[in-house]
Amino acid sequence: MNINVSNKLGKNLRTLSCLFITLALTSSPIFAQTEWVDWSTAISSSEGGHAEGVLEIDKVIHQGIDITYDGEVLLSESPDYVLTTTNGASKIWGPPQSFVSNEINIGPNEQNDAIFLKGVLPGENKITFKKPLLNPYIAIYSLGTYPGVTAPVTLTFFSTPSITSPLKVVAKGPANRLDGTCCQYNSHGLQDPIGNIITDDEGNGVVKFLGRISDISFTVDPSWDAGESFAFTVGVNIRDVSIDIKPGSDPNAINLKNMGNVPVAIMGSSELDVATINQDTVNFAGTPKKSIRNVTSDVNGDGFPDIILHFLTQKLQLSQTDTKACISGELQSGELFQGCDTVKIVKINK
Ligand SMILES: [Ca+2]
Ligand SMILES: [Ca+2]
Ligand SMILES: [Ca+2]
Ligand SMILES: [Ca+2]
Repeated sequence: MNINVSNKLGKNLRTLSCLFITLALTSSPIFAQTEWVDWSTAISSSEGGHAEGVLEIDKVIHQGIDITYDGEVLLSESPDYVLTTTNGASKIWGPPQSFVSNEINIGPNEQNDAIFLKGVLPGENKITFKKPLLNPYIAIYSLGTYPGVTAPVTLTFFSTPSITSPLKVVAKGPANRLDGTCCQYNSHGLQDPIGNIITDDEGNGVVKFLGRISDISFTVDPSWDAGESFAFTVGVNIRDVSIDIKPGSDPNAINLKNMGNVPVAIMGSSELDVATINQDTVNFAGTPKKSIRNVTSDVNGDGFPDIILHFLTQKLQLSQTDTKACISGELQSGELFQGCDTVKIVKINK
C-alpha cells in the first residue's frame, strides 16, 4: 500500500466516522441532494401559458431531465410587480426552514425561479417530466391569502399514474415577501392534505407525491380572476454515490483524443447494492456506458461489491478546463443517483 492509498484510506475512514455520526443524528439514512427545476422559459396567453425547465443532474455538463408545464402563467400584475421569473431572479423561496426538512436538504433558490398563477383558467394545469420521477416534490409559495382578505385557495391534484397514497406535506413554514424579505402572515405553513386536495390561507411548504410519476396536474378553486396568486416549482431527491474514475489510478488523467475508454467504478455499500443499478440509464459526462466489459468486483476492498462501467473517451463532454466529472443514473426502483470524482484533462499540443 503506498502513502497515497493509506492517506486516502485514513481520509475515507474519517469521512465514514463523520457519516456515522451524522447518521445517528438524523432519521434519513441515505444521503441525497434535493434538486429543483431551473425554469428557463415561460410564456403567457389567454388560452394558457407554457414553461420549460431542466432538473439538472450533472452540474459539470449541465444535463438533466427536461420538465414542461402547460397551464396558467401569471407573468406580472404590474410593471413593478413581477411574479413568474425564469432569469434567476425569484426571491420568494425562503426562509429556508419553510422548504427544508430531514428529507429535503435544500429548498429552491433564486436560480430555480418560480411559476405563478391564480386560478384564472378553469381547466387543469399540467407539469410533465420527460422521464418519470420517483417521489417528486412540489414546493408551493403563498397558496391563498390570510383570513379576512379573500377565501383560502384549494388545489386538487392528479397524476400519471393516479394518486393512490395521500399527498404529504414534508416541509412548511412562513414565506418571504416578493422582494425576498421575511415574512408574510401565515407562519404555520401548508395544512396537511386531505387525499389529493390541499387548501390553505397563505400556505407555504413542500408536497410529496409517492410513486414513479410522469406528470402532475392540478385545478385551482376559486377559478376566477379575483383569485389569489401563488407559485410552485418541482424537485426530486438525487442519491449521492461514491465513484472512482480510473480505479487504481490517481490523478485521473484523461486524454480526450484517446481512442479507448474510461473505466468508472461505482462503489457499493451497506446502502447500495450495485446489482440494483439500472445500467441502461447510466451516463458519464454525457455519454452512456459501452455495452460490454462491465465488471463487478470489490475495487476498494471494503467487502461490498463495486461495479466498473466503461465509457468511450472520445464521447465525453469534457473540456480542457474541467476538473471534475460525474456519473448519473437510476436504480431499478427509479431512484436517481449521482456521483462525481476529480479528473485531470491531458493538455493536447495543437
Ligand atoms: Ca432559471
Ligand atoms: Ca397568495
Ligand atoms: Ca481513480
Ligand atoms: Ca467495495
